[in-house]
Amino acid sequence: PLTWRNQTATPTLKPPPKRQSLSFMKRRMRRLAAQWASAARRLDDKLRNHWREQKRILVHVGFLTEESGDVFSPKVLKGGPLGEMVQWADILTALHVLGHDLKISVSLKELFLGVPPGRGSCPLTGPLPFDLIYTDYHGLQQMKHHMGLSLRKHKCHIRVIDTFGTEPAYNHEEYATLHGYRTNWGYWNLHGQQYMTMFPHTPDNSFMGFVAEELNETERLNIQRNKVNNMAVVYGKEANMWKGKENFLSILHRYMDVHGTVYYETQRPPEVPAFVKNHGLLPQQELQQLLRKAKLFIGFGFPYEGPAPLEAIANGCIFLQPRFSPPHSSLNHEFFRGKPTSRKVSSQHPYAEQYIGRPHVITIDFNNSEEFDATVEPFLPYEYTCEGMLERVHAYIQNQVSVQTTAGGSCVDACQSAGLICEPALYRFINIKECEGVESEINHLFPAFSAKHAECGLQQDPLLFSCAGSSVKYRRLCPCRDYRVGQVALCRDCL
Ligand code: U2F
Repeated sequence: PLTWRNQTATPTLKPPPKRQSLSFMKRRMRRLAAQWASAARRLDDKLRNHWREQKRILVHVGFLTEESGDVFSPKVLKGGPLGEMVQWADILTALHVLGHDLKISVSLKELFLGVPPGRGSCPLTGPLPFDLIYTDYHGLQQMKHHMGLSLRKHKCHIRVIDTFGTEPAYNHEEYATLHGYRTNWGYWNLHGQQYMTMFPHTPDNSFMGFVAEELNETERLNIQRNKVNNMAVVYGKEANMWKGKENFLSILHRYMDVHGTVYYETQRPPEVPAFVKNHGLLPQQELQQLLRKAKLFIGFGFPYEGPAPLEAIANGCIFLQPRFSPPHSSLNHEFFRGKPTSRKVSSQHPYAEQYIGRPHVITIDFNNSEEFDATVEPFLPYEYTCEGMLERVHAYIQNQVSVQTTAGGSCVDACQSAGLICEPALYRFINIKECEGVESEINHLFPAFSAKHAECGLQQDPLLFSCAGSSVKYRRLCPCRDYRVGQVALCRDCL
């Protein structure tokens, strides 16, 4: 068992029986092992002359602990969310492949076993035996509970894996409380880039991601040869994701054979029409095989931002998904309510919409469909390959490190329309140099010019530097940088 005090203790990765979430992750790691190994060899060639430091890293996966209910395990074989498990499996693999000294914890008891009796509940009294701690919001809460105030000392070592991200306005405790941004999750006063997301949402946070399978040349050719033109797979492992889609499905069925992978116990769920060929929930590998034959992968609006569309596109499918108008957000949709972000989600999978797009991704208003007929090549953005993820995680670990918007625009949009990406780390430069301010304020939209008086306001609190957010009252000042196509987390010349 891992102890905080004794650095030589052996790590534990033995799942107690029936922890389906851990078994799922283990199967994924085994299946992708060869792909990771060959990516590691390529990265090793690239980094030949670079000095790298081996870090002592603790990975504490809070949501998988029994103490927080391990709510996912019972759902793994029933169509529940697997996206988070996909990501954690890939993070663990990337850190291991990069050669770091890794301790893994999925149980609070194990984590805090080193507490000597009578010494209270904080074993972390001496120097921290880790350079970095990867955890999630559940884990953060658990550590706070067990470590009390001493957590504050170690805060800068923490990285929070946070699927949908945490914007600075929600992270800053005092600001959030004063200005109505307080949610169940936010206000930890971390630096925005300590939160690591599943997709590159706003550069205020770091983009961690995950990987999808890559194809070799033979597989590519085979896929193209074996594509079945009239075969569509519907995206949705749970029956309720199919609710209300009967009309759409019956029209689709006139042109295509419709397949599904919906979990069921004994009978076909009523939401899934009889003409649908339902395979039941498939193991990941079998889903890949199905996607290799299919021409279309169709989203019905939920789940948001999962890995499956990337897998479908990587296997040569066209991903057809609904546009959301108005966009979904924590202000108008139950799923996002209470999440520490105000991001407006414009479709089921905004990354697929904005970073991949046609011909691989077609985002439409389902009530007003248009014709499309295209043959597409399998496609996987570099940032979702093993090599891309290794390169990115490596760069984060080793070197952790303007434009003006129109009134009402955010810096994410302003940089994007200049072909660049907003980089919050550069705010400290423009907050002083380019913006000779007459006033400074605690406001997550600053530095900015007031649209009315053209007066410049500086940001008083660096924790609030934010690429997200907009107001018609301000023309914001934004730091932008270039990025690599297919690996947006990195600038063109940085590695
Ligand atoms: C997302 O979670 P989900 O698990 O709902 O995301 P999906 O895209 O549906 O799929 C996750 C994985 O499930 C696998 C598939 C994907 O890698 O290969 N799978 C499978 O093994 N067998 C099947 O029959 C079908 C799929 C997202 F990732 C989470 O962060 C969100 O919390 C959630 C809700 O928006 O959506």
